[in-house]
Amino acid sequence: MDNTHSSQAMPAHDTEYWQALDRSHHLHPFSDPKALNAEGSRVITHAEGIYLWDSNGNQILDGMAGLWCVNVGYGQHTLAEAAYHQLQTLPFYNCFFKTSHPPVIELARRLAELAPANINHVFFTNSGSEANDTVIRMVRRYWDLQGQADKTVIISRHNAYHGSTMGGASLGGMAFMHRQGGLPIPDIEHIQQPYWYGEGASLSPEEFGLQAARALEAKIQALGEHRVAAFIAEPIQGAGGVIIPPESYWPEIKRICARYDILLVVDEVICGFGRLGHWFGSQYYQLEPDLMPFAKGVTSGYLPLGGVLVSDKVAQVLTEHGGEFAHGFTYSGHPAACAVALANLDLLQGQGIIEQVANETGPYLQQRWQSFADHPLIGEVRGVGILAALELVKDKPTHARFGKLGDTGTLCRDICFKNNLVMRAVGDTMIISPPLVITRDEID
Ligand code: PXG
Repeated sequence: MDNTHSSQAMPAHDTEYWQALDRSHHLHPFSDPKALNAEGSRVITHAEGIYLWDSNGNQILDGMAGLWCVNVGYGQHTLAEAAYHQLQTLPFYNCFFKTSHPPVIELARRLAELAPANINHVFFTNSGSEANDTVIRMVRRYWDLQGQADKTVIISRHNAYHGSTMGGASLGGMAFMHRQGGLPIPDIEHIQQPYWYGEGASLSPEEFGLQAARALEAKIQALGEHRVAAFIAEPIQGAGGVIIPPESYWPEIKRICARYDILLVVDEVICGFGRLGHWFGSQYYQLEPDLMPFAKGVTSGYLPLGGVLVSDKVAQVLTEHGGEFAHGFTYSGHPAACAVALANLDLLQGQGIIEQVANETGPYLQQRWQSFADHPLIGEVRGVGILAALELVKDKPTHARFGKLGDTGTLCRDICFKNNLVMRAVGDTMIISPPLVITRDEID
């Protein structure tokens, strides 16, 4: 890789300048400030395609598409132009007091067209966390409007990630997050995750998938159907370690949701907008969710935008019963974010990027990825579309890890960084989720 390029790279002394100011004034998300300050942050100055450049002029392959979001890659001028044009025409107006505007209306229509057939409405937010907070309030209102105010419990899964607000982090199943700030909030329950390699290897994947799904049925029965409002899950867990459920899992979850009167919420924040070779992960798994929170890939991260795609079943209750849904954000449906999302959808559609993931680059990435399977330190190789993971182990037959979980993953991640590849480590699971526009050469 060419480390010397960059017409726009800053002189070396600028790195220290930025790091000193960063240390003095900036508190980073999900970071240990003491450790970060000792090391100094890596300063990213610009990007193009699937590559980033840092303030030392290093060219870095962005194997994480920013934070699982830059689906169309960096440097897409049509997205920048859409924002510029919209900021000049109407930079802001709200959607609260009987008002609307063309970009938000047009985007709602486009998303309804792309979503599964039973989904035709959108509630906009600025992030995936806010989308999931909206889910909590919307499902509880849905049941309340139908005289079932006790149906408040939302069942999620251990090691799920649904965001970092009080609601989002409560829905999530990250124990280390729950330990800070008194989470989860009341009436959120967690069941087993469908992580066969990590937790189920004494069973076949099929058997384990059924067992993990039936934990939902057991939880509904334990709580009482009259208390359970919804089940929420990512199609494939992203931040939890690219956990791909066994084939038996989703059909059994579908059966259970149909048998009991609860809503199915499918969190599309990572799987949505092409990552699995379909517009939504729900289409990959043939699900018909009642609600689909989304964010990230809707704008390819160029501006913040999220929302909840709402099924006819839920929209009808919210609409026909009347009365205000007392929820929303100043920037719900921000005009510039919506205009960028429209340009992003134009690009994904116009350039056939999702078909390419399904038929070309996705299968090619997975084929190349499989070549790691024989490596003595790699216990499992898995992936779908442009999303993939490797399990680092000491002993392949028993899945035994090296020492403390996470130490080997962090070591491997640091070696990747030093070699100008951004990869994520979750425990000892190595993850990639690069831009969807990655080419065969770049995959090689
Ligand atoms: N749902 C899912 C499935 C997510 O992955 C959110 C909700 C929250 O979205 P916002 O926009 O509020 O961040 C996410 C976000 C990581 C990492 O380290 C993953 C996310 C965010 C930050 C870090 O893998 N996912």
